[in-house]
Amino acid sequence: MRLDRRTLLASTASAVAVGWSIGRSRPAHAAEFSFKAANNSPESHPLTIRMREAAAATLKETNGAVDIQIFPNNQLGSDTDMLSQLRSGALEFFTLSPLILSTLVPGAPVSGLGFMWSGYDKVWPAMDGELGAHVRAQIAKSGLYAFEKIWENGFRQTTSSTRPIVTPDDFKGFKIRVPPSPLWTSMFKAFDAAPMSINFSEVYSALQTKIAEGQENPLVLIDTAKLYEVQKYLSKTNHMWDGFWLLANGKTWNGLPKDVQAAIQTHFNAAAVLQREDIAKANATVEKALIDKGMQVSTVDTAAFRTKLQSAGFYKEWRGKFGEDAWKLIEKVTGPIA
Ligand code: X2X
Repeated sequence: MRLDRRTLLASTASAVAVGWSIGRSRPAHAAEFSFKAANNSPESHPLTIRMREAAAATLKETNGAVDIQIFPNNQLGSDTDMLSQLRSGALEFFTLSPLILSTLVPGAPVSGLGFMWSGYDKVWPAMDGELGAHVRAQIAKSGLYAFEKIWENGFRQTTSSTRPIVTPDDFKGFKIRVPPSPLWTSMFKAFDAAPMSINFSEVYSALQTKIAEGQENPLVLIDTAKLYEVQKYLSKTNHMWDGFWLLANGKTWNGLPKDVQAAIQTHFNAAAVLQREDIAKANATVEKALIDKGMQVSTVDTAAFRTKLQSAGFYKEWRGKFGEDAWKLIEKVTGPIA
């Protein structure tokens, strides 16, 4: 029944397609494996666009045997909902911030400390290397499978409808929406803000109704989710880097034939790398696009914000929570933090 792996490896793309049609008995036009993959991001966000491409490439390579339907934009519910669907097996694939995953995998958010990254020359080698492997091993223990290549969200910036955030003091009492994750809440408490945990699915309306004054997200997401319609000020706080782990339900994943796993991995990991480049390209023009749409941009002294976190004991608190082994891995990429 199974496609011979040597045949697969030795084949050209079209021969692979033939290989898939031979030896797998299924009715014409019916996929042998039908899965759902979901995310919280808009249709026009590179995350969705590249996931769709990867699904199409997988379908093609497997000659229709592996059909992954993409459900973007919280169509299947909030991140919290989708994470429980993923765990129960109702959903097979889902992209999630390492920080939100911390509700299940406490060590997952080691990549999301405030001001830990000096730039992408550090982010990608670490996330594709030792730090990423460390997190993926913990995710595996929780019954989920994390794909090798993390997808890009970006460096997070702060927006507001009430006032520009320019100095750390401007955060005092600021009603800011943060994603549901202890690290986010603790960070904005350290800034003396008033953080409220709200899933991304509810962010636009929370801002529109002024339940929250502000929020923080990477520029491409602020743009594609049209948050500029309900936010006036944009402060380039650059306070945190965030990505999306592509996760699979562990039981489903481990039960798949190796060649099916390989086809999915190949196309989704390649798409993740292209998606990082999409965001890098978009970052060159998105700030101007947001200004054209009416946002007022402030550049801030990020060192002052970092100092505030330091003096509030933020790094000390998270060093204690992550433990010395994980902290050593972090400082291997960042240099001494605290
Ligand atoms: O919820 C958010 O703000 C988002 C979309 O950036 C995440 O997925 C963490």
